[in-house]
Amino acid sequence: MGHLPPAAVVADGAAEPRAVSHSDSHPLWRPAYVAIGSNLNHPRERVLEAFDRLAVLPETQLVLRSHLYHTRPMGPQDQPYYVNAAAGLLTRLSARELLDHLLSTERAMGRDRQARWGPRLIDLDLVWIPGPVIEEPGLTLPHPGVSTRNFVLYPLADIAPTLAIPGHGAVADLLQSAGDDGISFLE
Ligand code: A4P
Ligand code: MG
Repeated sequence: MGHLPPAAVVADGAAEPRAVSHSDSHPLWRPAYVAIGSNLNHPRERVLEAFDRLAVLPETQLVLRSHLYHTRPMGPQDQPYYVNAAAGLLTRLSARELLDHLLSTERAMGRDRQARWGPRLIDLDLVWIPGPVIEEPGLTLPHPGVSTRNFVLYPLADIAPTLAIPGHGAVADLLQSAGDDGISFLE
């Protein structure tokens, strides 16, 4: 039998091993999926601006951008078509913290909340963060509209087709059922 080397060799003069400083106080990076929509004030530019703003949120990285889609309004039809997209983030924020940043980004971009499903300069919905289902005042995860809205599912399928959304299913399967009515590829 040959001679086995020692399990670890410490080079002459190497510093004593010391405790690695893990950032134990910081939570793990987790993926987060955000749906973006706009139908006022140059919607394509507003969606691109939203991506830029997501890219500079604290404790968060913008990892994936979907294509942009031109979509017929859900809700009142006397409003312009929307541009919709989706962003894939990695974040160390909690779901609540991230949602608060999304809502303040909407405000910073000049969104003024009006009619339900009415026209909007920017809408940033937190679609899903893999982890627990959340049902709290002001925060529902997954976002309840995700499984039926093709303007959410098309962009989401660009960046996360195999993502499984609890209570709904895999994005690519949901997309099949939702169909392509009223949606066209923009860029
Ligand atoms: N809220 C709770 N959970 C969440 C979450 N996961 N993500 C609360 C985001 N917000 C969440 O949001 C109202 C409140 O929901 C927030 O204050 C937050 O605390 P909102 O976006 O202002 O809601 P809304 O517009 O008044 O009503 P709703 O039903 O949420 O509208 P949606 O679902 O945002 O839909 N047509 C096309 N083609 N494309 C669109 O993007 N969007 C809408 C709005 C209508 N029609 C559309 C589109
Ligand atoms: Mg919203």
